[in-house]
Amino acid sequence: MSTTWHILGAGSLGTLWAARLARAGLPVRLILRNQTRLASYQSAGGLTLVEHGETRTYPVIGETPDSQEPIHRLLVACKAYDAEAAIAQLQQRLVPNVELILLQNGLGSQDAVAAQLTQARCLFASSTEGAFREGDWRVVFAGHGYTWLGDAAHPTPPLWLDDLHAAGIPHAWSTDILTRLWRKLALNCAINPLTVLYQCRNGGLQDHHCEVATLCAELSELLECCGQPAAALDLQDEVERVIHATAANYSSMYQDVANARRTEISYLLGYACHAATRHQLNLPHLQQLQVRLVDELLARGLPRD
Ligand code: NAD
Ligand code: KPL
Repeated sequence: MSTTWHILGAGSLGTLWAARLARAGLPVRLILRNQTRLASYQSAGGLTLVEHGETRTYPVIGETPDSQEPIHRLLVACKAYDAEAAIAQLQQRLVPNVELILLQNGLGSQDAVAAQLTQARCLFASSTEGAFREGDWRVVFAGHGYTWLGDAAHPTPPLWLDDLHAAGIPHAWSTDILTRLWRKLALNCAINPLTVLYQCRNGGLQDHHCEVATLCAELSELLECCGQPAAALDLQDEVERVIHATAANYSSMYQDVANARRTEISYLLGYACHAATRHQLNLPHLQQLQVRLVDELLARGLPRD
């Protein structure tokens, strides 16, 4: 009998994972915030995933955090700023050797969770898949991609990667997951804040080549200093490639701001600037970028963190 996948957060990525695991016949439980959300979910009849223009509803069983069933495997699909509190409310249900898969972008939330659960195995993930919510309980699978999973403390892959294979979730085990997360963080720091400040698609940054290059130089210095030289390798080349390849897209931070949603700034640019301060590194352009971004968020009535 397979271990149940408990999924915390029925947003874009949580739905994408829940629907694919469920359609492979694997046991899945969706943890919703409270009874009101559970009632709304149940009246919708399940999670709806739109893929290649085709719409299918998956009647995944929902529950609230105070359900009694012990949790052996938890996929954490909340935003970085919600992860710690969302997991804390499940503390009584987590078995001592529980496995958590943390899907959060950026850095900082994973360490906060791991420090909170010293007996748990915490796996970190970095994903290039893209999905967005079209409405309550309805998600569009917008960008096919890949998910790298790894455990900074133990290099051995878990046996349940077979479940992901069965569910058709493209993935690979990574023995350098922190390097991947740092690299993604650097890409996001070089691109996302500028798209908010210039109110442009990723491709619009081709007009700000010098500013992007200066940020890449400072980010590379930071990565080296933080013991991540591999994440610094040819950073500017990759940033330029991504800007070109995703020219028509709006960055995730641009979309958050455009939809008046809280951003994950504290786990991206905020984390980078904090690491620079810890290492007594002077990175004036990166620090100035943070000031400009915070000003922009505050001017729009959005949280600064
Ligand atoms: P989302 O906002 O669509 O979904 C998060 C869900 O978590 C929401 O439904 C929210 O209600 C729920 N949640 C928050 N606190 C909760 C709690 N205490 N109990 C129960 N549910 C709770 O977010 P998302 O886009 O799926 O992103 C999740 C993470 O994955 C982020 O860190 C994001 O940066 C990362 N990511 C997203 C994508 C994407 O395409 N959406 C791609 C790569 C990485
Ligand atoms: O990951 C991204 C995002 O929008 O969050 C890209 C496309 C790489 C831009 O930083």
